Amino acid sequence: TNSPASFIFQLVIMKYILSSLLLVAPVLAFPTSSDSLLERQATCPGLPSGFSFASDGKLPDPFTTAAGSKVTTKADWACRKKEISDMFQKYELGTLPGKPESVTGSVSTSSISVSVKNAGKSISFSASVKMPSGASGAVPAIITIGGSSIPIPAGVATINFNNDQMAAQQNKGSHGTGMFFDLYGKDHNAGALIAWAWGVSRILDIIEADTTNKIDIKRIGVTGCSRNGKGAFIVGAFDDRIALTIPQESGSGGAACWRISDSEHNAGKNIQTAGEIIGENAWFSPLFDQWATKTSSLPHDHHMLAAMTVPRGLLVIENNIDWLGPVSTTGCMRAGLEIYKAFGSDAMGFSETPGHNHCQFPSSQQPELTAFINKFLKGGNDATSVDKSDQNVKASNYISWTTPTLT
Ligand code: MCU
Repeated sequence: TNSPASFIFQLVIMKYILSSLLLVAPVLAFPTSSDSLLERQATCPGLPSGFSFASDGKLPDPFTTAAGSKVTTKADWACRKKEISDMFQKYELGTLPGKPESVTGSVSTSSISVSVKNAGKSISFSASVKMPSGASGAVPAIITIGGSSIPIPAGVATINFNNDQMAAQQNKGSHGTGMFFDLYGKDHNAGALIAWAWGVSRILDIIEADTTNKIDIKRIGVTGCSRNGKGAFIVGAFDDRIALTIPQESGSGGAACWRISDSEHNAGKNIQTAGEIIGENAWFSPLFDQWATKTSSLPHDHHMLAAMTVPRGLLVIENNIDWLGPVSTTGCMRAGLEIYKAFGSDAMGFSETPGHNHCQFPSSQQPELTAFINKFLKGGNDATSVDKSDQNVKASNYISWTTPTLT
């Protein structure tokens, strides 16, 4: 029952049974964070040309640079992060264009409009906004990638990003269709996920520049489920203005690691692999095709998405469904938790629970969702160290590096 078709069916059902939970909480001032990271990254060289990687069935070491030196300080992290960003783009996602020549638009209480001009081409799009009742002053917001399958609490605005319009996800042939490709050309190597990240970053550009004080740029989360959960993860990974990333049931291509999914598949599980995913849809770059059947040759894997989000808020929500790969998501995200541990940060949580249909958020995951939203969007002090799974999997099964304490 875990065929792609049944997933889509479940998604359709799920859309009709979304409930919203109303929590009454005051909007508090939120501590500002990390912006200088992006600026520092700009001066980092990134992946050296001629870089190559010796095949390794274990998850690559986030703490050893392309030049082979160990990362020992948080200050070193910005440049290692740039290398990891380059790896994701070069081998898997395609190229994320920088900020375009012109981005203009406005924020109203019902929508955010965005117009982009670049190299003689232009696109315009908008995202609908649902403000929380009784909003006064700039409120926190959650950007939903193709709708939300988590309850958005009181006090938090919802911004709906129409990801399919930015880059289509009908099938593999969708590559090149959507506004992103209208702007950058249909032969651009971006997969849909990174094209969506680009689009969300333009919405953030408008919120950041807006002077009407409706949405607080320092308190923005992103979520999405399943294929759109893969998108939410990439959006959060590639824009440091996202304070809280909540990928839900993203499975392979999201919270799962390519290598672990392959080993599970080889052990007979009905799990999605890279080899399958590249034929199914246009989520990834055509650049990924050549690596999808030899994932051990990739210099990165998806535990390194945590290397992109650290030390920002990250709550990875998963389900025990074979196709998503519960062993893979658990092992992969436990490796990701090591990266937060190196920072001495509890801003990442992993929660995998059985016994519910795909994208139907169970009450058993509500406590962690509430804690993360309180802490990262509402200025609360909730404890966020969560590591919950029904799978008996340790990160050490899949890694051969040790976790440093970054100074
Ligand atoms: C878990 O996300 C995807 C999965 O990668 C696909 O193989 C399947 O077709 O659809 C899932 C999904 O988006 O379900 C709604």
